[in-house]
Amino acid sequence: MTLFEDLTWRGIVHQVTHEELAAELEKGPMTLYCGFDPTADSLHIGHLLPALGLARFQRAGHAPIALVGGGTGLIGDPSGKSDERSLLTKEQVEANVAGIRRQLEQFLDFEGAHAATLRNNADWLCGLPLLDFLRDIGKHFSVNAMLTKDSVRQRLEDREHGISYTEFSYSLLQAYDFLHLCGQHDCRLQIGGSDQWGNIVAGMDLTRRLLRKDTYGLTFPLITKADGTKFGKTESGSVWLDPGRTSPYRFYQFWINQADADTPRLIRFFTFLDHEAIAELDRAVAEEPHKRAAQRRLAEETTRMVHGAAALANAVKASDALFGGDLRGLDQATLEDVFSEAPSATLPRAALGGDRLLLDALVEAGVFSSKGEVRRLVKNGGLYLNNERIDAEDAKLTPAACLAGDIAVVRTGKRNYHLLRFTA
Ligand code: 383
Repeated sequence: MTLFEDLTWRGIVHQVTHEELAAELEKGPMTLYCGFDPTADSLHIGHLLPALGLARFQRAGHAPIALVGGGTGLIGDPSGKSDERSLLTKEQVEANVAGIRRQLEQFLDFEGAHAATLRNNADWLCGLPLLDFLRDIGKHFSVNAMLTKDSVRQRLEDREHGISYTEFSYSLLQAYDFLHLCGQHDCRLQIGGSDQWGNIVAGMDLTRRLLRKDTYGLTFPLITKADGTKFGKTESGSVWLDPGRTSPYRFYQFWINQADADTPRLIRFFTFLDHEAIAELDRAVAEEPHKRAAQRRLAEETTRMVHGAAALANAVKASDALFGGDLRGLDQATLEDVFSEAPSATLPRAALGGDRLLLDALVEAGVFSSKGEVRRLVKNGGLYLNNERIDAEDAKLTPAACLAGDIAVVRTGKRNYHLLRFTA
């Protein structure tokens, strides 16, 4: 199966500029690129499909360029945005470039025959002389045609959210990038989300006019969900690739919670699993959805890819903890993360040790309102400390109850959690 057939099978191809691209890709290695603007210091899940897209081309023997928009990030792409954005400072953009550069690196291979490269368009855009740019590049753009492009038209119709000259010029800069990369590195294909179609075509046009070279464009679909809500958002906002913004545990949870109706498509988009393995997971979704084998595999593959094997192991452990699993190996940050929605109570550390009864401590901390209630729970086998069942009414509260960060986890029934924090 060819690369293009695989991409099509996965549903990753939204539009191509030329049908011949499929055949062209089989003739030999092609250099291609995708751009990422440094609007934040981290990529988010919406960037994952194009970032993995570059990796898919590389695995098939092509040479990808990951472009970081250190120049275009100073301007701001109006594509798909209903509001004018506030400008980032140069320092912010530089810091953001450093962050996303590191993330892009982990998806690509920078060695070997089809080594990937990372480029920053600040290197060629920041020094462009304005008058030369307007004469040599601007002359090839018809304002009339630009006004009909989706990204601009929407903002013209809506007077409240107009568009500045700054953002209006954005597409010329992206077009110039394609020209530059085609001229310098024989880059012949640009990929991106469907929001990038206009910018991609603008670059192809410019390249044809000025270099007389034919180039290609390919876009990915917008990811939609069966229930109509936006993909990639949770109640707490975007799902980021930076573990400091979205912990590996939350990242893992995001994938494992996907609906059955969406999972087969997401597996095609976000994993490198082969068709046979995917067919097997499709069957699992259809025949035994309650086992969530496909969601689990999706979560494993994506978490390992973005955060590594150790973080994945921790995320799986943390997820199991919510279902009664072992809590001892979890670090404090993970415990806080997993039980962030559980109410918590504090006790002085002095309450640990001595002859303190667990039952008394729980009532004192306000976890339960009466000792009778605790006794009843113990009798029915429904009280757990750190996911271990408490069998005796006279169980003591000892320092061994402390998990990482001087926390203990009280559970009643299957999934009712309460945190006990011991403070000095
Ligand atoms: C800049 C200079 C270029 C080529 C592309 C760019 C960035 C582009 C853009 N892309 C989005 C971004 O940076 O704004 N103008 O957040 C997103 N991309 C990719 C993909 C996507 C797009 O980085 O659809 C989602 O991730 O194209 O919204 O020479």
